[in-house]
Amino acid sequence: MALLKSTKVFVCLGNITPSVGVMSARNSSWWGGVQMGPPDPILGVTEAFKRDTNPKKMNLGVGAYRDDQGKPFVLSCVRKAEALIAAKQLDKEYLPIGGLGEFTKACAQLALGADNEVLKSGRNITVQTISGTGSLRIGANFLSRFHGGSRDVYLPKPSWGNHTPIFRDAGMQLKAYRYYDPSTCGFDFNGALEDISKIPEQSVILLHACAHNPTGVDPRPEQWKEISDIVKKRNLLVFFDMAYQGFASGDIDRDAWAVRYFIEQGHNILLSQSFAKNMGLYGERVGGFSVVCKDNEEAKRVESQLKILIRPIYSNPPMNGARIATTILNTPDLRAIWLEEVHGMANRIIKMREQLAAGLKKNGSTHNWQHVIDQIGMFCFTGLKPEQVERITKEFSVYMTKDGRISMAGVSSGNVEYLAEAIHAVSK
Ligand code: IK2
Repeated sequence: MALLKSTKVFVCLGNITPSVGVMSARNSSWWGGVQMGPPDPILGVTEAFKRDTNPKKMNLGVGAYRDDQGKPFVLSCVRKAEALIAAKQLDKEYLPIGGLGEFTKACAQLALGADNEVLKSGRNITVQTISGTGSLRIGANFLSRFHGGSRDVYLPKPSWGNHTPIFRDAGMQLKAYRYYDPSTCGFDFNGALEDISKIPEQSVILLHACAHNPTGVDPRPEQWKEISDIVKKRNLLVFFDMAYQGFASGDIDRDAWAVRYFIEQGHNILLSQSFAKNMGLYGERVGGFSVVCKDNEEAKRVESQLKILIRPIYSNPPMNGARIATTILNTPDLRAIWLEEVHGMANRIIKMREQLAAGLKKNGSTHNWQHVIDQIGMFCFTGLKPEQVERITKEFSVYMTKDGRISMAGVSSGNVEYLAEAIHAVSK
């Protein structure tokens, strides 16, 4: 009603000679009721870092890999794949709604293993998505529209900060299960089992496939087995988020173990994949969303609805990242280089973990920092309290998220000692 009224006034004034009335219409606002929102909890850290002039400043907020010189790292397999693609002089036509066929095939094979029975019987549908975030959102929208069972999605506590708005904005209800034990800086296995055993049947449970963000704490295989049993008993729908395949251990098959085990046990899972971290294709926005179905006929029906969901959002996905990832996955030489490079990135992070723990000891810290070494993947959940995080940022220009998470990928042999000194200073 208010909108109609304003439009009418504008049209009317547009027909007369400019006057004070026109000025006030120009100065009036459609968005007076829009309040200033808070900065993003993760990307906002980078904005604050950029404003800092301290030459020793460190950005350990966002999870983006840096080399040992602290520089963004483009994998050599990516450069080689780009050269091969450029030489082919390919066209720039639209991709199909579900993305590049060769890519979705290779993407599903990477996650499930090329020999997986699911792929052989064609009972999966995999679509190309706008990286991991887009995949999770398409999944959330799909659940919201088609999962008759329940609106409830159970996230580990804590989980990646963006999980909540992704599912909430898609109309799902957010719930949590215990995951992290601050007293051990490790996995709260008993707490998780107890909470999962009480989740109402048919709810959705989100599991981080490997390299849990933000805690860096993953269940061990025997713990995954018990989780699988209990999830099955409760008849829960599993949504795996695999944003770090290869980044946790350096081995793509080892990191996909939980996903493959759950499928083997008969869980018809949803799966989100991202190539941001493991191929360093952050800005290319390439990922995949899969639904494992009962059979091929069900997969076809699900596919038709995923297309109907995607079409009015972004019509079809971008092609460049998908071409790069496909070329790497399907060209044996490039794939071999990639596997080595993933291993190299994971190993550099593991080395930094060891050096940070040793540096803290050298500085005289009496705390137990074993969790810095034991946690897995890109992040370390240091255990620093919000007031310590505030101090380390203010006094040392070390930037991290308020929960005390640091991206180990931003630590290098050139700044690890400074970081150890800073952490010790605020935690002693
Ligand atoms: N899922 C998880 C668990 C992630 O960690 C990410 C990437 N997060 O990286 C930013 C940060 O936490 O600093 C994603 C999904 C999705 O990433 P993308 O959309 O970049 O593929």
